[in-house]
Amino acid sequence: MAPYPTIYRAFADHVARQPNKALFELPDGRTVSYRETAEIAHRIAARLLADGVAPGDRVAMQVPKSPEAIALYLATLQIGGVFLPLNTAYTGAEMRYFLGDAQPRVLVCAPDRHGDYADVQEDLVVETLGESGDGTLLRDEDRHEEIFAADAADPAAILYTSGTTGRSKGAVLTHGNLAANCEALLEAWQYTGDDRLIHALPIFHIHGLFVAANMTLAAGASMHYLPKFDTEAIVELMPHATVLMGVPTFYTRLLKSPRLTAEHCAAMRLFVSGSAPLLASDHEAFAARTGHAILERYGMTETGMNTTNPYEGGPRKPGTVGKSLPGTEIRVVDRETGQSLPDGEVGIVEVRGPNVFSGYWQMPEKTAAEFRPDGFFITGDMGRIDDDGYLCIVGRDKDLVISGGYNIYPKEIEELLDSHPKVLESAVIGVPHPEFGETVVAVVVPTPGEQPQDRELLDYVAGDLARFKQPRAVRVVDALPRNVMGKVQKAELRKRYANLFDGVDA
Ligand code: MLC
Ligand code: AMP
Repeated sequence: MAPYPTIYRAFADHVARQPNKALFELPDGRTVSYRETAEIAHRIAARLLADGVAPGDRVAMQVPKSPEAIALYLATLQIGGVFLPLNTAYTGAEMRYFLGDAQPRVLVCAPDRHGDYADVQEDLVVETLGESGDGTLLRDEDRHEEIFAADAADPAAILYTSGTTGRSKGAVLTHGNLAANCEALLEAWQYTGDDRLIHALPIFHIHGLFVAANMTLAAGASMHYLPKFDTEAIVELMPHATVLMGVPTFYTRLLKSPRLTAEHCAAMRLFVSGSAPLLASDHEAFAARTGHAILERYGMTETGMNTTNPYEGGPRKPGTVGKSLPGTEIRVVDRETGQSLPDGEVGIVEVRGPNVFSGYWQMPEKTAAEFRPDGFFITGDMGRIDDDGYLCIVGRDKDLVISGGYNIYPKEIEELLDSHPKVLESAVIGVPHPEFGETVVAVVVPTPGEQPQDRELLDYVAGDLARFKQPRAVRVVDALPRNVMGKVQKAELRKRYANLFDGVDA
């Protein structure tokens, strides 16, 4: 029987067919071909095997974006390991949780962070990889070319996601999840080997890794590979590219460049937005400036991509996320009964299909709680189906803040604030922000007799929380609004502070 066609095998086919084609085009003019990427991956594969990685073992990565980091992802898939990418902004405290929970065999970190992790866990091999491929990971010349025969159901990656309760949960995605979702997206967006993607997203989340990079690897396309978002660098690349994928903040920022015009974008065929709601006004402004209707799609870590506005054959409607991808089913149900609601009514969005993850890492009860008996996954997003059958995401049932496409879990920040001696209790909310969509505000009730200063609370959380999670404003209040059940009314707080960032320069 032919082996399951994984993302790695699709990449390997392109290595065989078009070895000299550029996979990465870098800002300094260098290119890295398909063959060169495979060679780096084979060296990393040999090193990981020497470190003792067996099929099913986790390989964690917290490194700056580089072609070698993608080769590390490929090498992990090649040998049957489970890839665990982690945000470079995570502090030591955050990392200790992920490492303790996922128990990886190897952690690959930036050379300057080696000291932070060298003794963190027994049996953890710590390798280093710098921005230019330096470090211990690529020290040896040994190569390993054999491909582990992964099945669709074998785990390929774990990505941590915020949950409604408790700490972050590791979503286990299988080779089948990645391959099926990638295939559906290639078809939906007509993405081919002729495409040249502007890749400016981080590669530790599904948007940058499983949408942008996987599609490029599987189609045999090329990517202009930027270390991070940079308005002018992206505008500069547009005449040499065909597709851009980004979070809404990308588009808010791009609209500020006077160079963004229809003539300048003439070579581009597609702009995609996702990970957070795109403002209808940005969609319209972008169309007016460039002639391109941004294609908005909807997904999440546990499910990959679920819905998309049409590439062709229908309008791309601002404020909607389109229809389900081929092979994926979407329904909107009543939260309590789980019954499907008529079109037009707002309920919880549920998803079923080959894109939906296999479960949370070592959390069978939490996994079971988020699936219906008929296999639909409860997303925690609230939506409705409009008259044209398009899904509109209207809010979130889960307590989550999305800032610039990064998910922030209020509970984690509240627990930290509550541990401060001058804090009796706290509520962390997301409020509208002109650039990041939402931003974090901490509402704090002091311990009787205390008057905590904003600065001391912010300094207190700074050591343990990645910068993007740190509150951008603190409000000290006498009491939190509660309902009759005693539950903090976050909606009331969100209303109260809704205008806090009005007029902040986006
Ligand atoms: C950076 N900062 C942020 C932030 N990003 N703060 C809040 N929210 C964010 N998203 C901080 C920096 O630490 C810095 O802090 C200050 O804000 C300004 O930094 P910057 O240099 O302007 O930020 P930049 O590096 O340009 O980053 C902004 C961004 C980036 C929007 C380009 O956050 C980004 O690439 N986001 C994409 C996230 C993503 O890939 N999400 C997909 C998740 S998958 P200071 O104060 O120290 O200066 C998913 C599923 C799906 O959701 O459907 O796709
Ligand atoms: P994550 O857990 O990081 O995968 O984030 C997934 C969440 O991002 C989803 O559950 C949605 O709440 C949100 N999201 C993703 N895409 C969109 C979109 N196009 N519009 C609105 N929300 C979105």
